[in-house]
Amino acid sequence: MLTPTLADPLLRWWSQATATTFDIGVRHVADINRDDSVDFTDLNLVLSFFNTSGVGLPGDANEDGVVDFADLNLVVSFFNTAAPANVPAPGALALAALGLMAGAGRRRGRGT
Ligand SMILES: [Ca+2]
Ligand SMILES: [Ca+2]
Repeated sequence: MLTPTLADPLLRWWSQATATTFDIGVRHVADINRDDSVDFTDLNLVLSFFNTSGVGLPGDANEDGVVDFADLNLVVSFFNTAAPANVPAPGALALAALGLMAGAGRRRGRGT
């Protein structure tokens, strides 16, 4: 998936698709389960997948394909902190812009 680069190195894109939905968002690098806090759940994910490699591993906080001390260090460094990373996704911004443009077009159309 082609995604824009995030300015904050502590933020990561995430996406999740189901049969009927596609969600995309931004998470704090240490908030592995995306619940806006860094806690035992995130630590448990790192420890459960520690010393494994692959794509999309739940404990791979920094998304380098390996669950190792770098991931553990991230979670421990931000442990017990709120980690909100709720910024509008580009898709949401694009939809809002399209809505504004459509509304402006309708108003112009009425005047002519
Ligand atoms: Ca979390
Ligand atoms: Ca990693």
